[in-house]
Amino acid sequence: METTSTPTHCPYCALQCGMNLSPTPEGGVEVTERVDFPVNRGALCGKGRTAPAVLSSGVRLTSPLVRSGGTLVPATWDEALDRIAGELGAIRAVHGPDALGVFGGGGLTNEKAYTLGKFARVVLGTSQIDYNGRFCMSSAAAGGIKAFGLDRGLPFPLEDIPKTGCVILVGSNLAETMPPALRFFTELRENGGTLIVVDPRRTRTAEQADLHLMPRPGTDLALALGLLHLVVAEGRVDEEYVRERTSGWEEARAAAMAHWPEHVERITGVSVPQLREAVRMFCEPEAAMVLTARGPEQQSKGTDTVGAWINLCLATGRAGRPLSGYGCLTGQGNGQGGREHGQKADQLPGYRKLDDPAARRHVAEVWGVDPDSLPGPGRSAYELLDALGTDIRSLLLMASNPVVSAPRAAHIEERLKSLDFLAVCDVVLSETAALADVVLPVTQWAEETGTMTSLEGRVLLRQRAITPPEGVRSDLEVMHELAARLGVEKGFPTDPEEVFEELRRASAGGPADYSGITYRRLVEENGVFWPCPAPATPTTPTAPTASAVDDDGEDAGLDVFPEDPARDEAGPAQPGAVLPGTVHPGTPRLFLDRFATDDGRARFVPVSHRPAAEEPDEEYPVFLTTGRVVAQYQSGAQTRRVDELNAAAPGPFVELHPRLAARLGAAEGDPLAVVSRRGRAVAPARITTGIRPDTVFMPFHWPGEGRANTLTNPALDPTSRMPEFKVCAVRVEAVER
Ligand SMILES: Nc1nc2c(c(=O)[nH]1)N[C@H]1C(S)=C(S)[C@@H](COP(=O)(O)OP(=O)(O)OC[C@H]3O[C@@H](n4cnc5c(=O)[nH]c(N)nc54)[C@H](O)[C@@H]3O)O[C@H]1N2
Ligand SMILES: Nc1nc2c(c(=O)[nH]1)N[C@H]1C(S)=C(S)[C@@H](COP(=O)(O)OP(=O)(O)OC[C@H]3O[C@@H](n4cnc5c(=O)[nH]c(N)nc54)[C@H](O)[C@@H]3O)O[C@H]1N2
Ligand code: SF4
Ligand SMILES: [Mo]
Repeated sequence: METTSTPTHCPYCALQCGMNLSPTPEGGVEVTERVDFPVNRGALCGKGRTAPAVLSSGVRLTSPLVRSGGTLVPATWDEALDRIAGELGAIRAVHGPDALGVFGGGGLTNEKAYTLGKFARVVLGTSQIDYNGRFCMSSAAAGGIKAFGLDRGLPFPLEDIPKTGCVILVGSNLAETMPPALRFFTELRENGGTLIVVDPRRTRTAEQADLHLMPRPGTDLALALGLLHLVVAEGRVDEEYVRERTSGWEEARAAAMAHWPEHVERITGVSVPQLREAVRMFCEPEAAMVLTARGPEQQSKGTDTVGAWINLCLATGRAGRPLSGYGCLTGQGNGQGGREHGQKADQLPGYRKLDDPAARRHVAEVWGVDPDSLPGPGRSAYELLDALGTDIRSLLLMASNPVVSAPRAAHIEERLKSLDFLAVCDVVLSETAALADVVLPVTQWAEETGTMTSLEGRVLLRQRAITPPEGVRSDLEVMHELAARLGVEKGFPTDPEEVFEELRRASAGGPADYSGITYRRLVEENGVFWPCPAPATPTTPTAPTASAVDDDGEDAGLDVFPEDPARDEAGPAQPGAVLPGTVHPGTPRLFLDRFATDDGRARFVPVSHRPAAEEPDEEYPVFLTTGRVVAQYQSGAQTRRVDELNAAAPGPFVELHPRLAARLGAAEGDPLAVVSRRGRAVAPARITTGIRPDTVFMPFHWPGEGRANTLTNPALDPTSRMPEFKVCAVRVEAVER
């Protein structure tokens, strides 16, 4: 057992709060305060504080399980791995490689996500890989790439927030989803800045706002267009900025002008005076920001909605300038890094495109394979899950629990059951693992080392603090063993640092360039913001320019490691490359000189409002929206195993307005049935004036009768393939006790 305290990061959300882990005499581990990490300065939410509970052996898996005679029984690692390799090999022999599906997660370290993408393409030869990030921030990613040529959730560090003049926070309940981050917004207001929150519910976050806009679910696109209309009408466009730094304004302007404020008021339910007030608050200060989260993004028009909010920033000159910009608050622990290194259906490491011949050549060379052997792009997450049991005959799943978290979950559960073979790697027996033919118990955050990339784009080292229990192995070991059994002996190391060294080379020159980052730098510098090219690495013409100084104006990080091995990776020196003999400091702030587009200009997108895929009607007259509570995480697979968290959030509920409750004759705590075209869920009423009377809200953390995703609509955004978790039409009924 290691004895000293280890500085590391939380297993859960994208804030990746710093914490110290100290072993306890009983063989466990205790979380202690780590004040040197600037994002949380020691503060943690209840989930992070209680995370060690999931490490204990009564809670987590410690033996592989193999299905035999209908039940899962303990097996040896060899039996379990042989079974998986045998089944996958047999299915591939009969149905071809694309019959093998792979599903990953945004909670996986960069090393694991990278290896999973490589495993799918090199070992299995399948194109059918995607991951749960598609359910999370893919619309913001698509919107960011369209407008800026690059997707990094936040183009600036969180510490910039208190110094700006106004923040519009669209569909984020960060007081519950990232509690330590609330501090940045409190400080903003203490400094005289203002906070506008856009949410159909008066959340704990909205309670902090100077202005709370409460639109109908699914109408953020119209809202943003209405604000832009007023910006134009009131003469608040930054003409010089638009001319110098953007393209496409005329079309975007025309689209916005078609959205009259009165019309927008009718669509959104937000009054014209409130729209005007928001424009005034956003435009008057020197600098301002728009931050979106899942509210506006998890819609079948999420990409266009993000585009409309970006247009608002561009028209007012609030992007690519100090203390201004558009950002997306990414959700999962490695939601950012997980979308950069190849577990996504259309992607290769370094945020490269799988259908780009140059990217294929570069990555194939790092992998030592023929570029033509790499499959093409596959299906998106929901489409992949929906195809299980049809042309996809088996699934290897790592770090997701779709039985609880996928839209139209009852259908997805059926698809999972219809597979010929399901293998799941998890730390606990999740609802999805319980359906598997083989379950592999893997090591967790505190037991293994790996890098995570936080919502700021800051690459961090999460360090091993304790020895894992007997019987578990890491995801990297699993892939190494399976590769060997499927005939690929080399290229799947089990040491995370060795994987990272390969990832650096694979990402070199790509948009998300990690080639200048080393484990050592991550420890000594408390993380490094990408892009961080290695010295003399050729950069692509569209790579963003770094602001080479950090916020203190110092050449932070320059020349800190004269013996850094990255320097030996000499390639031809190119304009924009890091000078030999120096170390790139990383890029906390993007776009200050130019955007990452070919011409360096940000692109307006001409977007128009359209309704949600399903709007209330006579049969289903109420909006359902879904989301989170502070004490549970995601599908709850981990947090529902922690007593303290269950005491705080014991189960699902239906949040509704007293007027709707009165119509139903329902009192607080009465069971309510919520019925959509997909199914029926039952949960107790929670009555509050803090929600629109036409809307009910359910958290999605629980399986069973109260599962919110039994109801949700899998309508997909045409660009990002993001499902519409945030809007569908339901009927609410009182249930006889
Ligand atoms: N406690 C906790 N924290 C978490 C997580 C967790 O599960 N639990 N998950 C992590 C992950 S992966 C993510 S993605 C983040 C998510 O973080 P958030 O995006 O903050 O979380 P949500 O609760 O999904 O949605 C935010 C808000 O959107 C509102 N909303 C619903 N419909 C609409 C709409 O149509 N328009 C607008 N503008 N708002 C709408 C909801 O009322 C809700 O308050 O949280 C991360 N942190
Ligand atoms: N209705 C509704 N549904 C939603 C959302 C919503 O707002 N509303 N939000 C969506 C969003 S934003 C997200 S991100 C998804 C998330 O939903 P899921 O994809 O289900 O995510 P988790 O519940 O975090 O599942 C992670 C699983 O991986 C396991 N695990 C943790 N670490 C590791 C590891 O290192 N290796 C392996 N192999 N396993 C590990 C955990 O124990 C857990 O079982 O839910 C989506 N679903
Ligand atoms: S806010 Fe997120 S990263 Fe911080 S302690 Fe809570 S779950 Fe962990
Ligand atoms: Mo997420």
